[in-house]
Amino acid sequence: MAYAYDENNIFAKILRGEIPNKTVLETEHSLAFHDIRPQAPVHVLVIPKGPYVTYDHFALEAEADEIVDFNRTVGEVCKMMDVQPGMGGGGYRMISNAGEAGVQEVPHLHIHILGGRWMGRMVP
Ligand code: D5M
Repeated sequence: MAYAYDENNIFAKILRGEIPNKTVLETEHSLAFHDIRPQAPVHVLVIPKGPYVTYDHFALEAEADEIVDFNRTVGEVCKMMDVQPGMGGGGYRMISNAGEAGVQEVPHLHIHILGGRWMGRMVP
């Protein structure tokens, strides 16, 4: 079964320049921008420019240079946002929601980078 990508999702519109975003970093294959509903002092979304729905879709079907670029962009954003633990930052949480059970609102792969506060334990 093939992954179905919806060209009308909001992040596709951001990538086409149809709606604005607060860009943190743009590279050849990736875009990082501030989340519109921040849940922490640092809340940045990193997306690949290619039409991938979820992380598994991207990991299985993207070209190697897209995967390297995306992962480097995540690292660069952590550096720019000053959240790297052991490098002066207090740490961060990375999340990527996928599909219905993962409560994914926007069907274009995005990784949330959250930091700047104590994130709490994920398991009670
Ligand atoms: O969450 C999707 C995330 O995307 C959610 O935190 C809000 C954010 N969002 C939605 N629209 C925008 C725009 N236009 N700019 C920036 N951020 C946005 P998830 O549940 O992981 O799919």
